[in-house]
Amino acid sequence: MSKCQSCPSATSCGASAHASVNQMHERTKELGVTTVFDRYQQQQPQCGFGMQGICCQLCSHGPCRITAKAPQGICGATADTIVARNLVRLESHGIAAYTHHLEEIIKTIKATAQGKTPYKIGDENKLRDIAGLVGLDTSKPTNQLAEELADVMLQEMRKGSDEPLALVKLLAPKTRLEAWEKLGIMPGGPLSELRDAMTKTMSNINTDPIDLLLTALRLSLSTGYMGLIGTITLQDILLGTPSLTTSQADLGILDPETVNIVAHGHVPLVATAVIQASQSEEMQELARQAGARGIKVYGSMCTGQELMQRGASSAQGFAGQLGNWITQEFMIATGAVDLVMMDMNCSIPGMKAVADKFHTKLVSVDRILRMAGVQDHVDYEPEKAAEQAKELVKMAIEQFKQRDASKVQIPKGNAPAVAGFSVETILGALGGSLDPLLDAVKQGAIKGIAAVVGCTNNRNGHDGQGLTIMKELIKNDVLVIAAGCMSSAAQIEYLQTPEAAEEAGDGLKAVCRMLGIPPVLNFGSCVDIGRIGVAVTAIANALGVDPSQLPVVASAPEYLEQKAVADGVFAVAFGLLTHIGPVPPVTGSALVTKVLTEDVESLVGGKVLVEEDPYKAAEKMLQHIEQKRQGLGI
Ligand code: XCC
Repeated sequence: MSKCQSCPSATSCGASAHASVNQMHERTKELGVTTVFDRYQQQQPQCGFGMQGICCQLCSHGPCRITAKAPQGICGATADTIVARNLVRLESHGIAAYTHHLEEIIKTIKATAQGKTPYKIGDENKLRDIAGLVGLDTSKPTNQLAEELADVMLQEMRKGSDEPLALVKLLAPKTRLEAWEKLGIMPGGPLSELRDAMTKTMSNINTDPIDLLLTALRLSLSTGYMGLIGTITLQDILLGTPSLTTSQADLGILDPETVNIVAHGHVPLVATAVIQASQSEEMQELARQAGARGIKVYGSMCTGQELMQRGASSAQGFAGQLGNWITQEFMIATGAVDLVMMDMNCSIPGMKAVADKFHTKLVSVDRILRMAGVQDHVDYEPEKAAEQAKELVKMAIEQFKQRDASKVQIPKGNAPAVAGFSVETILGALGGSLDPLLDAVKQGAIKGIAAVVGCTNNRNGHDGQGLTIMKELIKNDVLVIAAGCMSSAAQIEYLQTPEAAEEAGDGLKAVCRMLGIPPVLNFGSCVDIGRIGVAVTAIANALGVDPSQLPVVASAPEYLEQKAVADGVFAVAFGLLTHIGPVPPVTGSALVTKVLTEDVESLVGGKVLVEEDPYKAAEKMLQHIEQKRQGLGI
């Protein structure tokens, strides 16, 4: 392979940890289009002020940049204020996006309960459990109860910031509530918290870095209990709770002979309707007439994980997961994708230039998403979902007719994957009680649990950091739970197969073999970080301790965007040591850096660990797990 322009130090194109993506990178270079890898190089060197979070662009006196010569902005704001304020603003974007996702699910549950959508209530037990918890009369018929729960969640979302969120009080461990109440960070509704945070971070309203950091914690709790746990709970009620399933991942799963539709984004509603529609005899016949051997729907990023987790199978037309955020341009470069349905976030504008080299059509399926040059929009409406799904499948069939077979190049790469893990699945696998898992932890066969989650980032090479950390942890008998783009990373490298237990330490290997599970469990999309919160709560409750006492750590080794900022702060507030890479833009303030990496631990039990070397990061997480084991006397 020739020397790669994007990574001058490498002898081959090693920008990605995945061979399939590197092969497609060569293809994009032949095609003369740039990708994330190339544009990353073009952006070097990047702005040091931005990297450290010490650039303020809020008012027209700015931009102000903090230096030794100019230690304050024109208004007098210090580096501490600017860094803390920028952090809260990043997080606010995250909570805003999560709230959009949640609202789409609430609207869909309501319309479904009224019989107006192609969906059916997928988990009636969970509906009754949660409805009972929030005080609804569970003797009511399913649809009526679902509608009432949707109304309650909508009210919760819109609650004032002075009205504590019901889900926090009902679901959080008691010890956590005490810590949060003491700090005065019990949150209200996410929309009000967002309003407050954005108001506070206007120029010259809240310039106290400590109060801003408390705001960051508070925002993260509203995000965690509504945007994460609320969303996954309602999604389970609507689409079903994940159960064990098998699937496959990587670019090599693309079938050159079928109509290929990619579900790309985070909200799995349109994709679920499209899978249903694609199976109808009418659509199958249209595909045959177009010369295709069928219709396949593929997952990409978090929407794909949602589909896979809920057991969408090949028999139902779901063909598996193509990859994560960095894979998006490369999946199109295969020339075998007919239609990409882009929902909510993480569709990058770079996709359009690659799509223009082929017949591939990009369509936005969410009213908030628009991309320069993309003319087709089928904005999701619950009541119209069935027709919209048919329209999308027909669009894909039309595109298939224009596919140029001579331009199709599908790389090798087709990894089997076991998916569908959740608290319920784990309980099922363990015979209804967490005890066998807890015993394995107590006896040291499993040293601890690490949630390796969140995005992928090219700053240190696509998926390389995450994969190294996962491998180091399992080698040292730490069970890994993956979610978000890190799930795809693990799937493609065979870590979500029971056979991957061979790469684990002896203790974890034995447990995995006994249960027939992989050492890296797929918990799903980034919103499923909420599911990890539920799991850690269940473990803490079972042991009668606070989450901060558990041998549990979190890592977002390749964090990228604003939702991940909110997730990371939530993990800290939840009491976990939270490894974050690359270095977040806070180092321009010694105060903020110290609070996040040290002081906050005495307040909420968790703290941020910043370490860019994946081996050292794993080592530090292992030390933390060992410390917590000692604390528990195990
Ligand atoms: Fe986007 Fe979820 Fe991040 Fe991946 S993980 S880069 S948000 S797709 Ni959430």
